[in-house]
Amino acid sequence: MVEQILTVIREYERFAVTSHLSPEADAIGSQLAVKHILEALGKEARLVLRDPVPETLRFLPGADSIQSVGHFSREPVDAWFVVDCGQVNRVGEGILQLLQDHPLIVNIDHHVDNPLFGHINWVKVTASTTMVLYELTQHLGVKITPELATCLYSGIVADTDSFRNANVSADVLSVATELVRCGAPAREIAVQIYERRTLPEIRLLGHTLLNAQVMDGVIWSSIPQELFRRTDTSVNDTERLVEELRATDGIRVALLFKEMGTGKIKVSLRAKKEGLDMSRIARLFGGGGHKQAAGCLVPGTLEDVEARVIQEVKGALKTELHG
Ligand SMILES: [Mn+2]
Repeated sequence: MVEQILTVIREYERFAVTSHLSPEADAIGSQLAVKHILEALGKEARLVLRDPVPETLRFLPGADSIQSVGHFSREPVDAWFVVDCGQVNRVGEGILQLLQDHPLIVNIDHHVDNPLFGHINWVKVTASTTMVLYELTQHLGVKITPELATCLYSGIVADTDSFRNANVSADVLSVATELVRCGAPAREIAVQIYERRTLPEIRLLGHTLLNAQVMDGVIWSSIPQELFRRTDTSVNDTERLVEELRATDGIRVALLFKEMGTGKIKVSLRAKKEGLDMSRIARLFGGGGHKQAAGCLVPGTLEDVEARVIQEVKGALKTELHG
Protein backbone atom coordinates (compact mmCIF):
# COMPACT_ATOMS: atom_id res chain seq x y z
CA MET A 1 0.00 0.00 0.00
CA VAL A 2 2.90 2.36 0.65
CA GLU A 3 4.12 1.57 -2.87
CA GLN A 4 0.70 2.42 -4.27
CA ILE A 5 0.69 5.75 -2.44
CA LEU A 6 4.16 6.58 -3.73
CA THR A 7 2.98 5.81 -7.26
CA VAL A 8 -0.10 8.02 -6.89
CA ILE A 9 2.02 10.90 -5.62
CA ARG A 10 4.58 10.49 -8.40
CA GLU A 11 2.07 9.99 -11.24
CA TYR A 12 -0.45 12.71 -10.47
CA GLU A 13 -0.28 16.47 -10.06
CA ARG A 14 -3.37 17.86 -8.35
CA PHE A 15 -4.50 16.72 -4.92
CA ALA A 16 -7.08 17.62 -2.32
CA VAL A 17 -6.53 16.88 1.36
CA THR A 18 -9.07 16.73 4.16
CA SER A 19 -9.55 15.49 7.71
CA HIS A 20 -12.21 15.15 10.38
CA LEU A 21 -14.83 17.28 12.14
CA SER A 22 -13.70 19.13 15.28
CA PRO A 23 -10.12 18.96 14.00
CA GLU A 24 -7.28 18.81 16.51
CA ALA A 25 -3.52 18.93 16.15
CA ASP A 26 -3.10 15.49 14.59
CA ALA A 27 -5.86 16.15 12.04
CA ILE A 28 -4.59 19.56 11.01
CA GLY A 29 -0.92 18.67 11.44
CA SER A 30 -1.44 15.67 9.15
CA GLN A 31 -3.35 17.63 6.57
CA LEU A 32 -0.69 20.34 6.46
CA ALA A 33 2.10 17.77 6.45
CA VAL A 34 0.61 16.20 3.29
CA LYS A 35 0.50 19.66 1.72
CA HIS A 36 4.16 20.36 2.60
CA ILE A 37 5.20 16.94 1.29
CA LEU A 38 3.30 17.31 -1.99
CA GLU A 39 4.51 20.84 -2.56
CA ALA A 40 8.09 19.81 -1.89
CA LEU A 41 7.64 17.46 -4.84
CA GLY A 42 6.22 20.23 -7.02
CA LYS A 43 2.63 19.03 -6.75
CA GLU A 44 -0.52 21.04 -6.12
CA ALA A 45 -2.46 20.50 -2.88
CA ARG A 46 -5.77 22.08 -1.90
CA LEU A 47 -6.98 21.74 1.68
CA VAL A 48 -10.52 21.71 2.98
CA LEU A 49 -12.11 21.14 6.39
CA ARG A 50 -15.76 21.11 7.40
CA ASP A 51 -15.06 22.85 10.73
CA PRO A 52 -12.85 25.90 11.22
CA VAL A 53 -9.24 25.60 12.38
CA PRO A 54 -9.28 26.29 16.15
CA GLU A 55 -7.62 29.56 17.09
CA THR A 56 -4.90 27.73 19.05
CA LEU A 57 -3.87 25.67 16.00
CA ARG A 58 -3.48 28.62 13.64
CA PHE A 59 0.25 28.59 14.47
CA LEU A 60 0.68 25.41 12.40
CA PRO A 61 2.60 26.41 9.26
CA GLY A 62 0.18 26.62 6.33
CA ALA A 63 -2.99 26.71 8.45
CA ASP A 64 -4.17 29.79 6.54
CA SER A 65 -4.43 27.73 3.37
CA ILE A 66 -7.16 25.46 4.78
CA GLN A 67 -10.47 26.37 3.18
CA SER A 68 -14.06 26.00 4.29
CA VAL A 69 -16.38 23.86 2.17
CA GLY A 70 -18.06 27.01 0.84
CA HIS A 71 -14.78 28.47 -0.44
CA PHE A 72 -13.27 25.26 -1.69
CA SER A 73 -12.76 25.17 -5.46
CA ARG A 74 -14.72 22.44 -7.26
CA GLU A 75 -11.98 22.12 -9.92
CA PRO A 76 -11.29 18.42 -10.36
CA VAL A 77 -8.35 16.80 -8.58
CA ASP A 78 -6.52 13.58 -9.43
CA ALA A 79 -6.75 12.16 -5.92
CA TRP A 80 -8.04 12.90 -2.45
CA PHE A 81 -6.05 12.33 0.70
CA VAL A 82 -8.19 11.69 3.78
CA VAL A 83 -6.02 11.78 6.89
CA ASP A 84 -6.64 10.88 10.55
CA CYS A 85 -10.26 9.83 9.87
CA GLY A 86 -11.33 6.61 11.59
CA GLN A 87 -14.53 6.68 9.52
CA VAL A 88 -15.12 8.41 6.20
CA ASN A 89 -18.28 10.21 7.35
CA ARG A 90 -16.17 12.03 9.92
CA VAL A 91 -15.09 14.42 7.14
CA GLY A 92 -18.54 15.94 7.52
CA GLU A 93 -21.32 17.15 5.26
CA GLY A 94 -20.29 18.75 2.02
CA ILE A 95 -16.90 17.05 1.87
CA LEU A 96 -18.42 13.58 2.02
CA GLN A 97 -20.39 14.43 -1.14
CA LEU A 98 -17.19 15.55 -2.90
CA LEU A 99 -15.51 12.26 -1.96
CA GLN A 100 -18.41 10.01 -2.85
CA ASP A 101 -17.95 10.03 -6.62
CA HIS A 102 -14.18 10.33 -6.66
CA PRO A 103 -12.35 7.33 -8.10
CA LEU A 104 -9.14 7.76 -6.10
CA ILE A 105 -9.23 8.23 -2.35
CA VAL A 106 -6.10 7.67 -0.29
CA ASN A 107 -6.88 6.92 3.34
CA ILE A 108 -3.98 7.45 5.74
CA ASP A 109 -4.78 6.89 9.39
CA HIS A 110 -3.83 5.29 12.72
CA HIS A 111 -7.24 4.30 14.16
CA VAL A 112 -7.46 0.60 14.91
CA ASP A 113 -11.10 0.40 13.75
CA ASN A 114 -10.62 2.20 10.43
CA PRO A 115 -12.76 0.25 7.91
CA LEU A 116 -10.34 0.95 5.01
CA PHE A 117 -12.80 3.15 3.14
CA GLY A 118 -10.25 4.41 0.61
CA HIS A 119 -9.22 2.98 -2.75
CA ILE A 120 -5.75 2.91 -1.25
CA ASN A 121 -5.41 2.56 2.50
CA TRP A 122 -2.46 2.96 4.79
CA VAL A 123 -3.71 2.39 8.30
CA LYS A 124 -1.03 1.75 10.82
CA VAL A 125 -1.78 1.49 14.51
CA THR A 126 0.72 3.96 15.90
CA ALA A 127 0.64 7.05 18.10
CA SER A 128 -0.52 9.57 15.51
CA THR A 129 -1.31 9.92 11.83
CA THR A 130 1.69 12.23 11.61
CA MET A 131 3.85 9.24 12.63
CA VAL A 132 2.61 7.47 9.48
CA LEU A 133 3.30 10.59 7.44
CA TYR A 134 6.81 10.81 8.86
CA GLU A 135 7.33 7.34 7.40
CA LEU A 136 5.96 8.60 4.10
CA THR A 137 8.59 11.36 4.01
CA GLN A 138 11.26 8.69 4.46
CA HIS A 139 9.89 6.63 1.55
CA LEU A 140 9.70 9.71 -0.66
CA GLY A 141 13.04 11.15 0.39
CA VAL A 142 11.39 14.48 1.21
CA LYS A 143 13.54 16.82 3.28
CA ILE A 144 11.96 17.69 6.63
CA THR A 145 11.86 21.47 6.86
CA PRO A 146 11.14 23.21 10.19
CA GLU A 147 7.57 23.82 8.93
CA LEU A 148 6.96 20.15 8.12
CA ALA A 149 8.65 19.11 11.39
CA THR A 150 6.32 21.42 13.34
CA CYS A 151 3.22 19.86 11.74
CA LEU A 152 4.40 16.29 12.31
CA TYR A 153 5.62 16.87 15.88
CA SER A 154 2.40 18.65 16.90
CA GLY A 155 0.34 15.61 15.90
CA ILE A 156 2.55 13.36 18.01
CA VAL A 157 2.41 15.65 21.05
CA ALA A 158 -1.37 15.95 20.89
CA ASP A 159 -2.18 12.29 20.29
CA THR A 160 0.22 11.03 22.98
CA ASP A 161 -1.14 13.68 25.35
CA SER A 162 2.33 15.12 25.61
CA PHE A 163 4.11 11.75 25.64
CA ARG A 164 1.95 10.40 28.47
CA ASN A 165 -0.33 7.86 26.74
CA ALA A 166 0.38 4.16 26.36
CA ASN A 167 0.98 4.74 22.64
CA VAL A 168 4.41 6.24 23.43
CA SER A 169 7.15 3.90 22.26
CA ALA A 170 10.87 4.16 21.61
CA ASP A 171 9.97 4.61 17.95
CA VAL A 172 7.66 7.55 18.74
CA LEU A 173 10.31 9.19 20.89
CA SER A 174 13.00 8.77 18.28
CA VAL A 175 10.81 10.26 15.55
CA ALA A 176 9.99 13.14 17.92
CA THR A 177 13.71 13.63 18.56
CA GLU A 178 14.40 13.69 14.85
CA LEU A 179 11.63 16.26 14.29
CA VAL A 180 12.99 18.55 17.01
CA ARG A 181 16.40 18.16 15.38
CA CYS A 182 14.81 19.24 12.08
CA GLY A 183 13.53 22.43 13.69
CA ALA A 184 10.22 21.71 15.44
CA PRO A 185 10.12 24.19 18.37
CA ALA A 186 9.16 21.81 21.21
CA ARG A 187 8.44 24.35 23.95
CA GLU A 188 6.59 26.69 21.62
CA ILE A 189 4.38 23.83 20.41
CA ALA A 190 3.66 22.78 24.02
CA VAL A 191 2.59 26.33 24.83
CA GLN A 192 0.35 26.52 21.75
CA ILE A 193 -1.34 23.21 22.46
CA TYR A 194 -1.54 23.25 26.28
CA GLU A 195 -1.20 26.77 27.60
CA ARG A 196 -3.60 28.90 25.64
CA ARG A 197 -6.82 28.33 27.55
CA THR A 198 -9.05 31.40 27.77
CA LEU A 199 -10.37 32.56 31.13
CA PRO A 200 -13.88 31.21 30.34
CA GLU A 201 -12.28 27.83 29.52
CA ILE A 202 -10.40 27.88 32.82
CA ARG A 203 -13.67 28.62 34.65
CA LEU A 204 -15.40 25.79 32.78
CA LEU A 205 -12.55 23.50 33.82
CA GLY A 206 -13.08 24.59 37.42
CA HIS A 207 -16.79 23.77 37.30
CA THR A 208 -16.11 20.45 35.59
CA LEU A 209 -13.68 19.40 38.33
CA LEU A 210 -15.97 20.65 41.14
CA ASN A 211 -18.93 18.70 39.75
CA ALA A 212 -17.00 15.46 39.26
CA GLN A 213 -18.25 12.28 40.87
CA VAL A 214 -16.32 9.10 41.59
CA MET A 215 -17.67 5.59 41.98
CA ASP A 216 -16.06 2.16 41.63
CA GLY A 217 -12.98 3.45 39.88
CA VAL A 218 -14.89 5.64 37.44
CA ILE A 219 -14.73 9.43 37.57
CA TRP A 220 -17.19 11.45 35.54
CA SER A 221 -18.49 14.95 35.13
CA SER A 222 -21.24 16.45 33.03
CA ILE A 223 -21.61 19.80 31.35
CA PRO A 224 -25.24 20.82 30.82
CA GLN A 225 -26.08 23.54 28.29
CA GLU A 226 -26.84 25.85 31.19
CA LEU A 227 -23.20 25.61 32.39
CA PHE A 228 -21.90 26.41 28.91
CA ARG A 229 -24.12 29.51 28.94
CA ARG A 230 -23.12 30.55 32.44
CA THR A 231 -19.39 30.29 31.70
CA ASP A 232 -19.74 31.76 28.20
CA THR A 233 -18.21 28.65 26.65
CA SER A 234 -19.23 25.97 24.15
CA VAL A 235 -18.41 22.35 23.47
CA ASN A 236 -15.36 23.61 21.54
CA ASP A 237 -13.89 24.73 24.87
CA THR A 238 -13.88 21.22 26.38
CA GLU A 239 -10.62 20.04 24.82
CA ARG A 240 -8.54 18.07 27.34
CA LEU A 241 -11.00 18.50 30.24
CA VAL A 242 -11.44 14.74 30.41
CA GLU A 243 -7.66 14.32 30.70
CA GLU A 244 -7.77 16.56 33.78
CA LEU A 245 -10.37 14.21 35.29
CA ARG A 246 -8.16 11.26 34.45
CA ALA A 247 -5.36 12.83 36.52
CA THR A 248 -7.25 11.76 39.67
CA ASP A 249 -5.38 9.16 41.67
CA GLY A 250 -6.82 5.67 41.94
CA ILE A 251 -9.39 5.88 39.13
CA ARG A 252 -9.51 3.51 36.15
CA VAL A 253 -11.70 5.41 33.72
CA ALA A 254 -12.62 9.07 33.22
CA LEU A 255 -15.77 10.16 31.42
CA LEU A 256 -17.01 13.58 30.34
CA PHE A 257 -20.58 14.15 29.18
CA LYS A 258 -21.38 17.27 27.19
CA GLU A 259 -24.93 18.33 26.42
CA MET A 260 -24.85 19.50 22.81
CA GLY A 261 -28.24 21.22 22.83
CA THR A 262 -29.32 19.14 19.83
CA GLY A 263 -30.86 16.31 21.83
CA LYS A 264 -27.48 14.58 21.80
CA ILE A 265 -24.76 14.04 24.37
CA LYS A 266 -21.11 13.99 23.39
CA VAL A 267 -19.18 11.51 25.53
CA SER A 268 -15.39 11.40 25.94
CA LEU A 269 -13.92 8.21 27.39
CA ARG A 270 -10.39 7.83 28.74
CA ALA A 271 -8.75 4.79 30.31
CA LYS A 272 -6.04 5.39 32.83
CA LYS A 273 -4.11 2.26 31.92
CA GLU A 274 -3.84 0.06 28.91
CA GLY A 275 -6.00 -3.04 28.89
CA LEU A 276 -9.45 -1.54 29.08
CA ASP A 277 -10.74 -0.85 25.59
CA MET A 278 -12.58 2.48 25.48
CA SER A 279 -13.11 2.28 21.71
CA ARG A 280 -15.15 -0.89 22.18
CA ILE A 281 -17.51 0.92 24.55
CA ALA A 282 -17.67 3.97 22.29
CA ARG A 283 -18.61 1.69 19.37
CA LEU A 284 -21.56 0.29 21.35
CA PHE A 285 -22.91 3.85 21.20
CA GLY A 286 -22.05 4.50 17.56
CA GLY A 287 -18.67 6.13 18.18
CA GLY A 288 -15.07 5.01 17.95
CA GLY A 289 -11.48 5.93 18.67
CA HIS A 290 -8.49 4.37 20.33
CA LYS A 291 -8.14 1.93 23.22
CA GLN A 292 -7.21 4.60 25.73
CA ALA A 293 -9.13 7.52 24.24
CA ALA A 294 -12.49 7.27 22.51
CA GLY A 295 -15.71 9.18 22.01
CA CYS A 296 -19.32 8.95 20.89
CA LEU A 297 -22.34 11.14 20.23
CA VAL A 298 -25.43 9.63 21.82
CA PRO A 299 -29.07 10.75 21.49
CA GLY A 300 -30.82 11.19 24.83
CA THR A 301 -30.83 13.29 27.97
CA LEU A 302 -27.75 13.90 30.05
CA GLU A 303 -28.98 11.65 32.90
CA ASP A 304 -30.03 8.85 30.58
CA VAL A 305 -26.77 8.77 28.58
CA GLU A 306 -24.68 9.07 31.76
CA ALA A 307 -26.43 6.05 33.27
CA ARG A 308 -26.09 3.91 30.12
CA VAL A 309 -22.43 4.66 29.46
CA ILE A 310 -21.40 4.32 33.12
CA GLN A 311 -23.16 0.96 33.27
CA GLU A 312 -21.19 -0.30 30.25
CA VAL A 313 -17.92 0.97 31.71
CA LYS A 314 -18.61 -0.70 35.06
CA GLY A 315 -19.47 -3.91 33.22
CA ALA A 316 -16.17 -3.78 31.37
CA LEU A 317 -14.28 -3.16 34.61
CA LYS A 318 -16.00 -6.13 36.23
CA THR A 319 -15.26 -8.43 33.29
CA GLU A 320 -11.64 -7.37 33.43
CA LEU A 321 -11.43 -8.12 37.16
CA HIS A 322 -13.14 -11.51 37.05
CA GLY A 323 -11.76 -12.92 33.88
MN1 LIG B 1 -4.98 11.17 15.37
